[in-house]
Amino acid sequence: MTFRHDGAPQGMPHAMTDRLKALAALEQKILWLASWTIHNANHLRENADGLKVGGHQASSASLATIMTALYFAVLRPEDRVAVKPHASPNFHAIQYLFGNQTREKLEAFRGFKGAQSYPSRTKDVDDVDFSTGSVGLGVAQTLFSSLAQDYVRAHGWGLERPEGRMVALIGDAEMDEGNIYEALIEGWKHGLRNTWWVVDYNRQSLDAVVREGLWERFEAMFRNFGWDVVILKYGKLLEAAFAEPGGEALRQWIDTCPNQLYAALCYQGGAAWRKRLEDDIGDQGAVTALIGRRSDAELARLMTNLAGHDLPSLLEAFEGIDHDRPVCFIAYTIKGFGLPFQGHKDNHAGLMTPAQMEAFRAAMNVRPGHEWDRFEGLAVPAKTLESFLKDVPFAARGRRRYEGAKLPIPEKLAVPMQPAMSTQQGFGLILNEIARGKEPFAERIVTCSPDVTVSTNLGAFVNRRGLFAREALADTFKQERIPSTFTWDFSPKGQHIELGIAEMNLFILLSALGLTHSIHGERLLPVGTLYDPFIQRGLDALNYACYQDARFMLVATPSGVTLAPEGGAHQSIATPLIGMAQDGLAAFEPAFVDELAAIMRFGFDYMQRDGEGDPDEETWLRDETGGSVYLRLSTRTLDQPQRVMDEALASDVINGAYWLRRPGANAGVVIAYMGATATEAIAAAGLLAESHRDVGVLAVTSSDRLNAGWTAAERARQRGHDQATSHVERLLGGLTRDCGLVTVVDGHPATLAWLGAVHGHRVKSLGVEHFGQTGTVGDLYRHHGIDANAILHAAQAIMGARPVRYLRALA
Ligand SMILES: Cc1ncc(C[n+]2csc(CCOP(=O)(O)OP(=O)(O)O)c2C)c(N)n1
Ligand SMILES: [Mg+2]
Repeated sequence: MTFRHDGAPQGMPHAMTDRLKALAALEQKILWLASWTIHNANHLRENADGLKVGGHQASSASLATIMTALYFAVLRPEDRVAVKPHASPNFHAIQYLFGNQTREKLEAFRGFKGAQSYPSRTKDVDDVDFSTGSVGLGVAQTLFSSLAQDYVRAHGWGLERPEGRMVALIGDAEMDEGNIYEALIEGWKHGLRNTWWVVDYNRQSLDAVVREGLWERFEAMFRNFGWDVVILKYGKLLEAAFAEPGGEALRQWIDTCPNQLYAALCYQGGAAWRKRLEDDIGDQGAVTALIGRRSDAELARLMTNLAGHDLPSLLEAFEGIDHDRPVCFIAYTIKGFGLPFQGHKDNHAGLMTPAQMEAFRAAMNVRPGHEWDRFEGLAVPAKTLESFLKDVPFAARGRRRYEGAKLPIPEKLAVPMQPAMSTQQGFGLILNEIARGKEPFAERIVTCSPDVTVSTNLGAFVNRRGLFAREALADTFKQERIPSTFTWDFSPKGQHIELGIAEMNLFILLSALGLTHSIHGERLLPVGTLYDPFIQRGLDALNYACYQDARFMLVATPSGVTLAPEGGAHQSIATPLIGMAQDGLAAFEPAFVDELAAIMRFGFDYMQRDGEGDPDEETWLRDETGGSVYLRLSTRTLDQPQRVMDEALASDVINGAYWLRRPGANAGVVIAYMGATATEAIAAAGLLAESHRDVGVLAVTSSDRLNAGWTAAERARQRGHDQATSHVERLLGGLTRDCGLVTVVDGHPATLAWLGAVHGHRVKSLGVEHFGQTGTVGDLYRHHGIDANAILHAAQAIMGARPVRYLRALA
């Protein structure tokens, strides 16, 4: 095995321009720095707790040349990149060379507050464009970010800035993720532009070597969807050799060489290449002479000169693109290129031994103690590289994070109240009022939905504000004067993006729209709707959007078993718990429409709060840092309370709960409900009141915020703020020790069960644990034990001795 960088970087033609020389030196430095970062972190970690860093070294080396070409030559500041997760050491090394990353963070790679294992927008300091980690999602994010850019510009915003390219650097095994194909379809529908996907075609995944001929399927598929496809197979050295006498035979041999064998020979090196070529090709004159002219080292260098490791080929390909259509580059690479385990099928978690590292250090001309020196051991003088780096276009504008002006939200959102209505209906009406009005924030709302626009009550908003498309398209039904409730006019000014059914796309689109303030400098207020159970379909993408700190309002309706006859398969049980557990998402489940109006007002403001940095651990509620919002709504019509939503009530609603019926001093039981089960809680309280005085009814509007505040207050007390008290502690503080709690929710009973732990009250938690049965709301509430009678039973059980009147047997 010989190292590639034995003085002169591999692939360097004789007449090399200064630019190429500088780039080759920087490529060598990235390979060194990335390897050293990983090795060094391992070394530290081994001493501390024995944990080894895997998965980075070979993966990073695979992309080192491509990233060099892109970051130091091709990219412009307006371009944005999603870097394959395991190439994060390369990314950090590049930023280190630009002066945007610190040695301390690199030394603490994967450690506490150190550089992240996968590039992170929120946790890394070095200007990550898109986080990656869960493979496939960053890829789709670039596509939707390009659509978001089109949306922003079509509305006349941000035109003073140049249009950027959205670039994804993709592992070839990453291409197995289905969400990439779902995104591809959506991109085609919306006339995708300015998107480059570069597939690191090293033909290796984590466990294995990739199937033969996969690139041909990719090529056909991308072309089908209107993409330009560029296959980057051979580097300039190989191309030159093919032009020599006998070269064609060599090309044929490589073209038919199975991936496994090619990888194995890359690992074994020059002598193995020679033996295999001679065995396979035999004595054929010209080609034999071609091989014979080269030393083992030269032969290894030649045979591994794939285009993905050849700067001139890469620059030619990238710089040759002169259109804005999407492009997929399939770049042949070698996993672990330039490292001792290059090509080995087990190399994903491969690490260099100390002896290998020493040999590598020597090959790189790096003196002990100078490992972090930026230009140590390079053939190009430091001053030349320093000035080259200063002129790199990508780094010309420094950090590329924008703010996006905040939009004032009116004190109150209007809602035409009706005596009885559902929260889903209320949502549609509130948005309709916003669409009718002239408040500036309304211009920035963009709605989207995966084929459930009408059935989630977005129809009125879309009628007024239109659908978005870069090119206008009138509604044929309207033109033909066919009566229809909905107008589907598409135009560049439209404010609704209609998606196909794939929910992953909804969440990644929300992730892209919810970051335009930071990425494109123009703030949007995205509102996405879907059926509540399908949150689980796109949950990883939702988590991803939150992790990137994208800001959006997710409206999920209908929900629970309350959607009753709609279909058992569509019932959701776990979503209230997801709402509580999902970081970066404030979850609400109001029962009444005036609550919903207060929550949506808060939500549009909360989405715009500055979330940079860690949340305030004093409040834990991200009320200063902000975040995204999840509204779990229902189609069930409820009698609406006649009341004034004053400031105090609105603030309780937002903090998570208020007394719908305040308990008396000697209350034996309190019923705490959330969402559509309000009717049952109120009915049960009425029946109980005939035999028991002082019964209280606690309306919970957000188990998420209520719980988070409680946890935060406890944490604050432990840190010495002994007066810290949370909303729920105040609400339940007046109850006697003997008072019991009955909680009820159309979702998993654990959602509210914790209320008993706040002050040590006994608790009976009602909710839903099984799904699938259809029926009326009455049937299902009885079946699952969340009806008024079940609440009475729970109250009876919790109060012990005192019998409850009106009690019937449980069905
Ligand atoms: C959704 C998801 N599943 C699994 C993983 C674990 N994982 C990380 S990288 C990887 C495969 C790496 O292969 P490839 O994409 O070809 O990248 P390479 O390392 O070859 O450059 C896997 C399975 C992950 N990060 N995300
Ligand atoms: Mg791979």
